Amino acid sequence: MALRKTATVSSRKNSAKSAGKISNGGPIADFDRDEELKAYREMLLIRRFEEKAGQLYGMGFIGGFCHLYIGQEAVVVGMQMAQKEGDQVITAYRDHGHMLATGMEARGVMAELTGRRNGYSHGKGGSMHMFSKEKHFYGGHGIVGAQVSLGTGLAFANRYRGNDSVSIAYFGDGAANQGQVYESFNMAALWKLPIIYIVENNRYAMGTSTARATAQSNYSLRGSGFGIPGIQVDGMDVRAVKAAADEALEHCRSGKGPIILEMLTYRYRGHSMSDPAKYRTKEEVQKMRSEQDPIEQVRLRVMEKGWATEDDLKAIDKEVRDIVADSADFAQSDPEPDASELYTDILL
Ligand SMILES: Cc1ncc(C[n+]2csc(CCOP(=O)(O)OP(=O)(O)O)c2C)c(N)n1
Ligand SMILES: [Mg+2]
Repeated sequence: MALRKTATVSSRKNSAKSAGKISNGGPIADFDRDEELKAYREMLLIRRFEEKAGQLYGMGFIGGFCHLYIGQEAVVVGMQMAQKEGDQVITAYRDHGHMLATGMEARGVMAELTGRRNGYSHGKGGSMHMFSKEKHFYGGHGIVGAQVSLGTGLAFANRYRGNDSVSIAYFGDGAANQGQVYESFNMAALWKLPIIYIVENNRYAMGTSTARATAQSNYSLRGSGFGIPGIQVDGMDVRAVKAAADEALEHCRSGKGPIILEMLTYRYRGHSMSDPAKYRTKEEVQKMRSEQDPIEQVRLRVMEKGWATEDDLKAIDKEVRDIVADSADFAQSDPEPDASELYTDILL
């Protein structure tokens, strides 16, 4: 597909404030059958994994914080489909989807959630603190906005080393109001660092809507004071995410410096596992689920095009369910870390 060049800040007609349709007429990647089915599988894996994590939490197997990514799957999957080996990912605490998208093992992620020995942080980090150098995943951060500065540091390292890797730093609409985000923007623009700043605008920061907390709710414009271009993207359509990702990665790799992608998305579940949900109506959630669900969109498309039958999709569903069930069994049977582990993996 032809890609639109982004020399200046661009924004689309859609406003993050609108409760209506997210689709904003931006470019859409032309997926073939394999890409559609890959996107379907990856998004479904995240969805089913998160549902299982929610269940295990309810049964008392997971303690501490746990923030589910259900509804936002198209964002990480579309990005990952455009990335190449070596590109780094860093995000906040709503991070299980990002981990699975980078190829981290479901077993290791689930076992970390249950605090077990073979979890990615040996059971000592939990939901918000997992890393995989092998998969170029740099966490998992609980301090709102902190990963933006760290991600900028990763981009600085890429520039310093002269490689062509791109750092991809995800953060929320709430985090976008943190001061260190703008200190990072300044340095990234000044040094033309290869970084994509992804604002996952899911309309709420805990219980506060963007309309209540944000003076400029078009987050793609947030870099304009630094000359950083930005694009608003339909974050519920994995093809729109992939198209924007291709454009942003090309921008970074060709030495033009940072770029912002505002992903218009929606979280179906509560902020964390305890959320009275008084800040939005059930109807609002239901409307988004029934009209714009990212997985359902792909399912309908492949069926309509005759690219997959019900049975083909059922086979993918089964494969995904098996992976998730296996990860849950593993996460309940793997032993807890030994007490001596309290003294390992720490800086003294
Ligand atoms: C520095 C800091 N301030 C406040 C908090 C408490 N807190 C945790 S999540 C959150 C909301 C962030 O919302 P957003 O960035 O939109 O991300 P989302 O949860 O929607 O993914 C807040 C205020 C924190 N963890 N760190
Ligand atoms: Mg948010």
